[in-house]
Amino acid sequence: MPDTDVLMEFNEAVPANPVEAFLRMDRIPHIWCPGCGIGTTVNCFAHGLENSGLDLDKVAIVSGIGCSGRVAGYLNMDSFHTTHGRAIPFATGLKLANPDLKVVVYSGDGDLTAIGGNHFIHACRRNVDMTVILINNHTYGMTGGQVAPTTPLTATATTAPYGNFEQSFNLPYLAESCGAVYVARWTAYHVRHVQKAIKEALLKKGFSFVEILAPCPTLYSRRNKLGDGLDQMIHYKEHSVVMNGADTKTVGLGFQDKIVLGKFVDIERPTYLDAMNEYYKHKMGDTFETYTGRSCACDTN
Ligand SMILES: Cc1ncc(C[n+]2csc(CCOP(=O)(O)OP(=O)(O)O)c2C)c(N)n1
Ligand code: SF4
Ligand SMILES: [Mg+2]
Repeated sequence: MPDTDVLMEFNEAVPANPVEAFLRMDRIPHIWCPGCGIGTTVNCFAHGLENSGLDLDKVAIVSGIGCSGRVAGYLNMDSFHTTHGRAIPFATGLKLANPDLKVVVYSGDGDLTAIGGNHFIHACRRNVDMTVILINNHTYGMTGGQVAPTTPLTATATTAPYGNFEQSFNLPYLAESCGAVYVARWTAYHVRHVQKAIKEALLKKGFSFVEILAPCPTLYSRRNKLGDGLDQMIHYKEHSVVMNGADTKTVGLGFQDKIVLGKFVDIERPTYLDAMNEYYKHKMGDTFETYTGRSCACDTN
């Protein structure tokens, strides 16, 4: 029989994990497979958020549907698990109704750039003030490993058994050319860089975008005979080149090819709300009341 006093003493000696404060611990264990990279990114997010110094009561997390889309449900703050592809319009509404919020979209490559692709490009174009964290595992993980707009040429998928022949998205280039003001790419191996990029993105005014490459060992790696999650991390370590400021046109991803990482874009331009207020003020003069957030009868009570 174990000595419970000794065990209790041992448990008390284990320091609390600092990330626990950011998680809904009652939801743990999580759904992610062993070796999946999504959990690692959540750890980085918690550290990035802590280092940003933002008031957690003023941060809202929005996810779509997918394995990555489960993140919102595990974070211990105002979080919303929305419908597939609709995280960005939901987040836009949240931000416009309450501009004081820091709104974060945390979702997958399929969710944000396939069914949600149209919303992605327009939020970049409008420079809606939000941070988008996109987990790129090159596939639709949750639904069984179908080909995605991010599946590299020649990689196989359940719906592309002979390999993918469609050109994939270069997401940093897409985000920059549509108007994002902060664009970075890292991998789940580069945890310190991810933390720093998340902190910077959270503190940036305007549409900030962080792409994080993460292993999906269960579907993408297994089908492509790439080994387990650790093997994919080794690939990230050995094939990544950090090139801050690289021309995003040149950072497209090939199958198990060189990976260009870094902060590619960090510029200033008016956000959607700033542009709207400035334009209407110019057009209407003093008759226009600057919009600073939703007002309703309950606000005055
Ligand atoms: C309208 C609608 N279409 C399709 C689906 C099925 N579906 C759920 S998750 C998903 C793909 C998710 O892929 P991704 O965003 O890359 O997330 P991952 O699971 O890879 O993290 C799809 C197609 C759905 N839930 N709703
Ligand atoms: S299916 Fe892939 S993306 Fe989904 S939890 Fe498993 S390893 Fe992660
Ligand atoms: Mg995916």
